[in-house]
Amino acid sequence: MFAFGRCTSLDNVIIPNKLTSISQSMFNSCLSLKNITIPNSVTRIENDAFSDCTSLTNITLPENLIYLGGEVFWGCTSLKKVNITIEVIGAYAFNSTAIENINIPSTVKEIGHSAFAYCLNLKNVNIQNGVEIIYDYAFANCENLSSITISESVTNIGEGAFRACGQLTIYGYKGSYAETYANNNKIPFKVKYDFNDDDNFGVSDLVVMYKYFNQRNTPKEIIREFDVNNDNVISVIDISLLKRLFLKDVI
Ligand SMILES: [Ca+2]
Ligand SMILES: [Ca+2]
Repeated sequence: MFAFGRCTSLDNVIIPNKLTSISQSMFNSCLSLKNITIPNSVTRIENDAFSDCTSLTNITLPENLIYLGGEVFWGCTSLKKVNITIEVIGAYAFNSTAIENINIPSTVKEIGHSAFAYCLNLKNVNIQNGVEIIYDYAFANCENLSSITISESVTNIGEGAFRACGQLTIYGYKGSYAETYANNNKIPFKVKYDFNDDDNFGVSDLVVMYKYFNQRNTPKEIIREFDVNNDNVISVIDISLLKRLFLKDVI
């Protein structure tokens, strides 16, 4: 079995593609480790596997990953980008990393305790339909977090999940659990896709959206607001997705 823990000069690692799990603390405190390629044979990454790898900037998690333990990337203060492919994001998994934007895909069911707390560069989070639980302090002390979209599938948000997130607005759906949570915790709440600010989502919002359809040089903030499928373009796909959402609400 490998053991690189506290190996301070290791900078690039390619893991052989027969390995099925990365064991506990395997690369903990490898201070020079910048890049790592994890093969698709890996299905488990155990607790603490990469914690305090302060030079690690980018990691691609394998598609077949089924388990990402607690504290796996805790304290990876250079880690800016990660793709998430698992059902449960372990406690403290990405705590104190440099992640700026994160999209939590519909495959994820749970976001663990303090999973993204103290991510000081984190600005935008999109939680897709599928996620059910956001545990205590999951995004606590993300001081620059300005927007989080919470889908209707989320029915439980723990204590202090957004503690000390002074810039935060929660975007969600009218009547959703997220709206109640925001109100109870005095966090600003905005109805998602309410482009004309009438506190409702309806046909009049689609009219506003048409203005940005296939435009060049659209500012990033506008794209973020109107880009329903997160492909960085406002196109006919986004409009048809919103139409579907609108029809669902009418019926
Ligand atoms: Ca509206
Ligand atoms: Ca789009």
